[in-house]
Amino acid sequence: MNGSHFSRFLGIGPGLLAVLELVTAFAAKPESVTVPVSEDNVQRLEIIVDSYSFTPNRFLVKQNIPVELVFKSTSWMVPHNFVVKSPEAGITIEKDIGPGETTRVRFTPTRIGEFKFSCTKKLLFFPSHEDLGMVGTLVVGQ
Ligand SMILES: [Cu+2]
Repeated sequence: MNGSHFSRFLGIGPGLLAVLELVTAFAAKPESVTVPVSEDNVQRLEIIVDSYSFTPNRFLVKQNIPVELVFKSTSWMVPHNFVVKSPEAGITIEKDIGPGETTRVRFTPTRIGEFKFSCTKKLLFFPSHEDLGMVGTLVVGQ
């Protein structure tokens, strides 16, 4: 009697893992965008923030021209953020993005290269948002 209770309890584990893997598979859809320079000399890009993705998750900007990222959250409940820690390239960002919120950041990349961005949110015992697909690449060129 105790044994069957125990195995029923164990049965929950693999099922939950399968659901999480499914979420990860759907989130992994790379999309690359070249950001145009506007008339006011700003490279402006809108990024859709959802649970658990950034769209686009790879974008190209030019060095030494200001970049403005406009984040539009389509998440209903889950708070996210946008984090880049590349001070050597003039890019240090840690911006919270609340559910349903539109928020923006500005920076000017000073070095050519590829820089990682991600959402660093994580709930105890759950995979991090980055592991669920909230990760991407900022490409700085000439
Ligand atoms: Cu997140």
